[in-house]
Amino acid sequence: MTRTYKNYINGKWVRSRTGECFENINPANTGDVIGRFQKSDREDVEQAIASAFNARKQWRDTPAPRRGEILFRVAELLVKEKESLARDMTREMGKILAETRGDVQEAIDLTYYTAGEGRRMAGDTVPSELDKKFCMSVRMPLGVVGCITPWNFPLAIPSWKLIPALVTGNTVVIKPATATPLTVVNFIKIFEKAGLPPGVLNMVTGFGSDVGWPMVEHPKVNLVSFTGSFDTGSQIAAGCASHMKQFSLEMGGKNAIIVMDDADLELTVEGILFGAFGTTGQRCTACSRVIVHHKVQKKLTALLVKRAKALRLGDGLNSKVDVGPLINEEAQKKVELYIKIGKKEGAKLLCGGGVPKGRGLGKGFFFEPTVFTDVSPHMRIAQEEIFGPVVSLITCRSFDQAIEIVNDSRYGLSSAIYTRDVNKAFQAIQELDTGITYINASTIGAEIQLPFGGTKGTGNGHREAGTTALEIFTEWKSVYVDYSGKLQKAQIDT
Ligand code: UN1
Repeated sequence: MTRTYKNYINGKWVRSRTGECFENINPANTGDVIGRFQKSDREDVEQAIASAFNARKQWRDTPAPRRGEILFRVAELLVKEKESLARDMTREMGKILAETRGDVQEAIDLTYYTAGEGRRMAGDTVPSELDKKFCMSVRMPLGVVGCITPWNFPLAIPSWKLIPALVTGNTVVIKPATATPLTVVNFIKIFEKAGLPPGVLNMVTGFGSDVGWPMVEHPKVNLVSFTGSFDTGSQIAAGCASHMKQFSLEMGGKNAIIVMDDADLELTVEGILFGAFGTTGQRCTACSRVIVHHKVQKKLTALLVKRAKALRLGDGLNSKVDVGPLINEEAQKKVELYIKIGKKEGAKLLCGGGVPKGRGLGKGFFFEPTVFTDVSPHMRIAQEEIFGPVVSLITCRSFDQAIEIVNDSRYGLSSAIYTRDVNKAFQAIQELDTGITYINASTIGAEIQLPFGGTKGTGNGHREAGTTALEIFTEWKSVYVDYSGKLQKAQIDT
């Protein structure tokens, strides 16, 4: 019997008012139904927001160190349940177990790091221009935060949003991606066990137009934090703007690795494989362009193609597998379409490019690791986010040209350069227009203690994780305490 999972509102597991459910299916084996989840609508969202709204004063007034302590318990439980969380995640999302363990680890790291903000969250104390007057700034929660999270990092990304939102005293409604609700259900259960009071965190499952959009429109939601596609993100931005509410967006990437003629090519190939085919290419930070210096192009291509062909596809729960499936049939169709587009534009397919025929693979949404060469910077495959295991090789003749090609993109999330020349490395750091730059490492693998996010169409200027997450989830209050016992006038009494 397939299990049915419920929404979490005001500390209770409840069914949707619609009485309807949707199924969550294992992308490596479509016969494996993971569960039935509530197909909620506006009314469920309304209840969840009311619950978060009612809880907000009590949570705001809970001392931040106490809030942090609950979150430290969340981190401990994540450690304890790491393996089962990772297994559930591989089953519902497809990426290999080593990567889902990494996903859980990222949530653990983020939670330990950010729970500590309960005892920091520093503001400024500055001198006043007047005698017997005290000036300081303090961080205040925004109120109710709506989180809309993606399926490619089913636990890590929810943690990037929930933990900083909660430690700073906000209450939350989360809508998990319909492809990975089980991981968020598991996460919510951990908050419950850790003793988070009812109403502080609520979860409503369902589709964007039924659940996400009502959060954007609701006057009691003060901020919407979203990770997902550019198109959905820009709709959310417009919706939030018309309701004059805050929003933080984390969207696409068209990340590139530059390979200079002095690069360690073996190391570079490791980085390209990890960046392009890890998570089956379904990371915002995935490497989808390689800008290779013409002098090493032939050698690098040969090494890369050989290794790409050797990657083993299959169920991510099998430890011998390197690359799991794509998330669903739609994704598989989209990648297939880009292969056609690439060929039509004149790019040369070196390996992959199709749905694999191997044993057992027909049950899932697999796609062969694909390498294109002879790609020119303006082809669609070099400009648009494919979100699959496809990498395009673009040849360059100089360092300057390489930088120009990388920067010629609507996105600006992650970039990398392989070179042994320290001057070139630093010049690249200065010139690459991306939120993240790696030197002699792939485009993926950001650590949570630094800001995460990008320039241009990747986001709206916010950075998640690190201490910058606090900027998203708080507002400043400037406080003036006049203890002179008389009227003092700033700017006038000089
Ligand atoms: C994403 O792809 O949306 O840097 C997030 C990385 C991971 C996070 C990726 N730590 O690849």
